[in-house]
Amino acid sequence: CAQSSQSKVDNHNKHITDKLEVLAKAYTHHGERWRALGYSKPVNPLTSYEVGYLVPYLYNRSLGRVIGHNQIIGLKHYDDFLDRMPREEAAAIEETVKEAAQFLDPGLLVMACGSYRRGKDTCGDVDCALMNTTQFLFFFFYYSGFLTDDLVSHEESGAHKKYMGVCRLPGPDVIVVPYGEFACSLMYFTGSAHFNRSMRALAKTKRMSLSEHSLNSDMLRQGSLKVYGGTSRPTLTEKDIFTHLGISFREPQERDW
Ligand code: DCP
Ligand code: MG
Ligand code: MN
Repeated sequence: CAQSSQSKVDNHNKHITDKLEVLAKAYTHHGERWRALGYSKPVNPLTSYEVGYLVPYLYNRSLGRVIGHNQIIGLKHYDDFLDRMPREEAAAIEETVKEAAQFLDPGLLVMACGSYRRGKDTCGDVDCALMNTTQFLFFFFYYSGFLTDDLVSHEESGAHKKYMGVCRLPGPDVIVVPYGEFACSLMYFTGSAHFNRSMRALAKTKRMSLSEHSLNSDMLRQGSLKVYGGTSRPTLTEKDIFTHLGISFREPQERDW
């Protein structure tokens, strides 16, 4: 009796069980009870394994039954998981950006796009789209101190400007777009990147061209060379883009691929 309780006190795999416990807690926090259970269940059996026994066992497939494939993947991406923020934190950053922007112009539209808009539990960053017709905002963010030091202009073409802003932990990507490009920008910035590639490829098959600025029809290509850029279709909403492309609308949560 004394002996068996002693073996429970010694945790031979603390380096693993600690991580499992962090993951279990994180998923519990996100209301994913079943996934959390998947991580907390193996903690007890792992605690009592001898290290020398566990190591050959862990790359042996039979441990798959103890931990499960998803938990092994979870351990592999443990650092990634901690790098990403829970969506509640992304919402708080969106709020901060909104407050700062609307202090300047109450009619300004601010929206967190990217993985946040696609409804993901965790976000690598916050992709804030700001709809504005002036460049004033750029200077505001630059000097407000919310964006710390780096603000890199990625791309400039016409009235469309995209900036990468860096703020304290973790920085939002800020994109400033004119109202006329709202729908195309929103769709681009919502992603996913894979979804965007598919949509562009689809447009191409219909002699159209889709970018973060506009959807153009009647493109003229000679081989891979663009001879005529086409005329831009009116796209007031994302739904218009889907309609022009002849496919049914997909909610942001359905745009992972
Ligand atoms: N994007 C794209 N092509 C790229 C990079 C980005 O089309 N090469 C678009 C789609 C992305 C959006 O920009 O969804 C935002 O880029 P992120 O890198 O921030 O990607 P996500 O927000 O989708 O994921 P994460 O949670 O990792 O930030
Ligand atoms: Mg993102
Ligand atoms: Mn981003």
